[in-house]
Amino acid sequence: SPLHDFLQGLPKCEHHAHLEGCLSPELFFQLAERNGVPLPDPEANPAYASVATLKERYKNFTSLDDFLVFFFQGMTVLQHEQDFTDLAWTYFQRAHRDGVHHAEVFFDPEVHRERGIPYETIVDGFSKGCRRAERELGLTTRLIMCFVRHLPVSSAEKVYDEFISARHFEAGVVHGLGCSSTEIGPPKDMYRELYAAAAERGIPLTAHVGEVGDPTYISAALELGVQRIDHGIRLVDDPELMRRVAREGILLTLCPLSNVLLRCVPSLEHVPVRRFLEAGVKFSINSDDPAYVGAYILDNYCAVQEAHRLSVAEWCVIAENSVRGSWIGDSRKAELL
Ligand code: ES4
Ligand code: ZN
Repeated sequence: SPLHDFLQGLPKCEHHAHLEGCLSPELFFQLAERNGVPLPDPEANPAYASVATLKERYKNFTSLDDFLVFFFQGMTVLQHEQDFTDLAWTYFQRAHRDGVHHAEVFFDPEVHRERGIPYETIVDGFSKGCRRAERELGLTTRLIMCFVRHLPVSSAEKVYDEFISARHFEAGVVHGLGCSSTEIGPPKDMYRELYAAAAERGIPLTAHVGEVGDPTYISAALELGVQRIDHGIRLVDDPELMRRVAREGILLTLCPLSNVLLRCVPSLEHVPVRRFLEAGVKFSINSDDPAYVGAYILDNYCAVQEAHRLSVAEWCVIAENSVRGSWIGDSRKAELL
C-alpha cells in the first residue's frame, strides 16, 4: 500500500498475539520431529501430510471453532522449556522487524498443563524469550495468562493458584489475565470468582468477547472488571454500550485479518474501524494468531489501510491510543509517544 513505509515506521504496540498462535507449520513439523511427538493420522486428517498441505488447510478455516481444533493440535509439539523460548523469540524477532516497540502476548497454560507440561516449564520458557527480546531488541514485553473456556473452571483455578503461589505478578513475570477459546456456549460469567480475586490484587484483566458473540458477552465481561476487550467487533450492534466503552476508555484489541479468515466478518470492510474512530472508541490493531492467519501485525495495518483508506492523522490517533492502552508505566509510555 502507498502508506506501507509510513505504517512500518509507525511505532506500534501489539496487545493481541497468542504465542501458541505463532507456531508456523514449519516449526510444527520441526518440533514434532525434535520431540518425537506423533503427528495426527493423515488418513483421518490429511492436512497433516506435509507443511504444504497444512498451510493450505490454514487458508480455509470455516469458523472460530474449526480454527481452534488446529490451534490446539499445534500446541502438542511444545514439550520442553526451550521449545517455548524458541517460539516466543521467533515471534519477537518478527514483531521487531514489523516496527513493534512493545508487545503484550497471550499464552494458554491450562492446555499445556492438561497434557502434562508443568506450569513452571511453560512460564520459564516463554519468559526467557521475553527477556531476550527486551535485552537484544529493546522491545518491552508483557505476558498475559489466558484461561480457555472449553475447559472447566477448575482447570483455570489450578493455573491461577500456581501463578499466585509463584508470585509471578509481583515479580513482573506474568502481568495480566485474559480468557479465550470458544465464545458461545460456556457461561458468560464462568470466571466471576477468579476475575474478582485477581481484581482485588490489582491484576489487569481482559477477555476475548464480541468476536462472534453478541454485545451481551461484552457487557458481561465489563461487569467482571475487564479494562480491555479482545476483538469486541460486535460492539457496533449495541450503540448504547458502544458509548459506554468510549466513555470509559476501554481499549478494543482488534485483529482484522483473523476476523476475515475465521469468517467472523465477510471482508475487511466489515471490521468497523471507521465506526469506532467516529464514536471515539479506542482500539489497537493486532495479529491474533499470525502463523495460522498467515499475517503479522504490519500486514494487518496495511490491509486496514487498503480497505479503509485512513488519513495519517487517524493512524496517529490509533498509534497513540495503542501506547496509552498498554499495560506499561508512564515512563515507558512517554518514550513511545
Ligand atoms: C483465538 Cl481468534 C481467537 N479467538 C478465541 N480464542 C483464541 N485463541 C487463539 N486465538
Ligand atoms: Zn485471540
